[in-house]
Amino acid sequence: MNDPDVTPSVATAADDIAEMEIRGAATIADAAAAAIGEQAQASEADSPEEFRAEIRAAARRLHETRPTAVSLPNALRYVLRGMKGDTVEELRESIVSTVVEFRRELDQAQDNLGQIGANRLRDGDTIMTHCHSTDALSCVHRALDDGKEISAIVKETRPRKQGHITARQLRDWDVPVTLIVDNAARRYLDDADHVLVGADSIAADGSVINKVGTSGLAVNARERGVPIMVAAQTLKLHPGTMTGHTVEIEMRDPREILPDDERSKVGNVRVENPAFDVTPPRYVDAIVTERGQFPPESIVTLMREMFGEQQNGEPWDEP
Ligand code: RI2
Repeated sequence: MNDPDVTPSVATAADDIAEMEIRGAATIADAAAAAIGEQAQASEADSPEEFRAEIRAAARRLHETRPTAVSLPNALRYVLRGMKGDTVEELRESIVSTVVEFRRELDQAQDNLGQIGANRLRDGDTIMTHCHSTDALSCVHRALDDGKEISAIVKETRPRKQGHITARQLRDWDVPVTLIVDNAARRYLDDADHVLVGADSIAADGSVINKVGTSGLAVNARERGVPIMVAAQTLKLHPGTMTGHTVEIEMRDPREILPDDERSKVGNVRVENPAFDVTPPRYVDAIVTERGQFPPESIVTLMREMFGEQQNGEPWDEP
């Protein structure tokens, strides 16, 4: 298939998502929606058919960047389903206004989720975090706004050390932070009142797909009796898992783990670099969304309500 050209802003957004210059499920969704809006604004299509083809091509380009972050296809579906009209101008306007609406709802959802998550945190609590999640941090932010004192044990999160982003953000909010290597997590769980993580994707059975290392942390936390709270907007719910599809785990470049200069010292070994892992629902205490908090086993009820039972074709596929 020969795709129409996408605008430079779509190409840049797609590259930035693939390279993780733009990362985090909510941020990826926001950037993808914005890029479709820019494609619509910049389009010089002569006919509605040409315009639709351009938008679909832009969506495909963005969609193929990271397979696990389900917020990305969910965002693209939302925007493309808002594309309506009989002329190029009507189509353009519908996309632009849908993007504005989507991004507003995204912000609102994170705020609402933050309040629900904050209600679980008590004054004086210590959280343990893994990776960097804007949804998880919105719970902390709201708890601080409510006047609670919160401390954090922040896991570094190899290989890309995204825990540093979390540490920096929390310090900006004057939260006392203890940074630890991932391997020290079990030792410090006795000092934690909650494990608080985000999600890239939530499956219909309540499994949580999040940054690799989450599942081991959850098993250790359960053994230590520390509750595990997952902050995830409903944008992270994976509709395909209702009909038996599994979540594809993104495998990233081995050089993120073993750069070329180190490889020469280690020799010829195979390096695997999965970005995510799957935490079974039995290790999760609550999934906090903007629509309330759910035990993981009941998330399917919310998914049925939101998506229905039917799976239609994707709006970016050719008719
Ligand atoms: P928010 C991140 O993945 C982390 O796994 C994090 O928990 C998740 O996205 C959700 O982030 P990556 O993009 O949407 O760093 O809560 O691979 O910001």
